[in-house]
Amino acid sequence: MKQALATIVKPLPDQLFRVHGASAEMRWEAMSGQGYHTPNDRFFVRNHTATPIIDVTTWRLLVHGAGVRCPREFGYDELRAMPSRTLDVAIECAGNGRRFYGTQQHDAAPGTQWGLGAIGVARWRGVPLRYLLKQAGVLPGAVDVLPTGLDAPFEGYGHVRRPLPIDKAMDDVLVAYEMNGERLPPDHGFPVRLVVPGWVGIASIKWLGEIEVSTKELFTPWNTVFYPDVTTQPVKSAFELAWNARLPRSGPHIVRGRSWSGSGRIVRVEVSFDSGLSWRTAEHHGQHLVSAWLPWHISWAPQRTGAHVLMARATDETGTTQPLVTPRHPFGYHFDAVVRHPVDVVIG
Ligand SMILES: Nc1nc2c(c(=O)[nH]1)N[C@H]1C(S)=C(S)[C@@H](COP(=O)(O)O)O[C@H]1N2
Ligand SMILES: [Mo]
Repeated sequence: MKQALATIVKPLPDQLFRVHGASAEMRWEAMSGQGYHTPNDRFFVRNHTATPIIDVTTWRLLVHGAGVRCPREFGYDELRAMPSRTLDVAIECAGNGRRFYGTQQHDAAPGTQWGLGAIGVARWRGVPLRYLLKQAGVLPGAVDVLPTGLDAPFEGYGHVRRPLPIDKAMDDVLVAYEMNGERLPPDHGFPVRLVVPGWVGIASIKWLGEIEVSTKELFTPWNTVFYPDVTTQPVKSAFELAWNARLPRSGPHIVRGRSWSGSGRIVRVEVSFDSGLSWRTAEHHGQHLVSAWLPWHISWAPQRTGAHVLMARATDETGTTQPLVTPRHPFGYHFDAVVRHPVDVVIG
């Protein structure tokens, strides 16, 4: 097992992860045979610097600013004793799939060359942010909410922090302390993180230390220099298969995958086994949740051995279908085109 990226605490075995600098992406074959949620041991990690180890006995979450009447500090046990909510939510990096701008569209975008593994769905439990803001006497004039992480400052930009409009903050955002029934792991934000359903991963600030509520619009490097103009996540799909997976010719196979959208439920998934010449509708059952993903499957009996390209294309309830080409993006965010997934059909 390869370890010790000094920036990530949990083990990063080769069969589960591909490491990119201070971050690590999940290999999609690691979801094969798994249930609805991404187990904590294989959930991707995106760190600007390194996972901090926080002493929960002295840790406090401060809620303050011109937009609240009475600034408040909350301790860990205090938060855990408050009314809680549990939500199944995907967290996905805005740059997930960036590699395909280069490999598929011959127009490489700079930044971490993620495949499709910078996404995971977990069952998060915590306190609704709305509840904490009310406890601090949020004022009608509140405009933005600025959560700040306790990880080390990033280059010259200070602590990781990104404003969230008050309407979203008062809607479905969670201050989460549990992930898939376990205490939040250090790499995923212990003691607490935000979980912002449907929005780009950067909104879900980890290792929360303070939340400022302002009465005017706020700007930080994370909504100006990085991740400007990105809010909800687009429609995407992935196969639960290794890149260049080897499949025996003797089928039929049940090919599985998952599709997701930040804007609503997935209503249709079509799959092509012949580089996009023909498409068949995949089947799905079970949970069909907003802000998470839809698992699906389809049977396939390969007619010949050799290289094949598998493609999956989803449509969400707003009517948006994944395109075959994504327009160029200066930062390589939101690659939502159908990904051409190579597999090798072998004798057997
Ligand atoms: N404090 C802090 N919060 C953060 C980050 C970070 O580096 N520091 N990375 C963000 C980004 S870019 C993403 S995609 C998600 C990743 O969450 P995960 O590491 O739990 O998968 O966390 C977000 N929250
Ligand atoms: Mo991200």
